[in-house]
Amino acid sequence: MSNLFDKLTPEQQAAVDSCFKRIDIDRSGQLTEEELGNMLKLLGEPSTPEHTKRLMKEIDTNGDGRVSWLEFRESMAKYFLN
Ligand SMILES: [Ca+2]
Repeated sequence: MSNLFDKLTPEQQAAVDSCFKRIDIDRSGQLTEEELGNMLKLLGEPSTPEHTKRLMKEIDTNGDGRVSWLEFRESMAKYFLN
């Protein structure tokens, strides 16, 4: 597994983790599609079901329908490093 997250600065890592905690309302350690939709709303992005589904597909690399902490970290790191 690639470890892009380690390439971020400590500040960026802290931002990613606090973002995850804020979105994971039920503290399950996994983000559902609904929670991803809430995140889009927080970011001021369109949060239609289609948009949310597409984002889920992009982040959910093991395809179990949830975004784990690791999956979230990797996708956010990709975003920061681009
Ligand atoms: Ca997953």
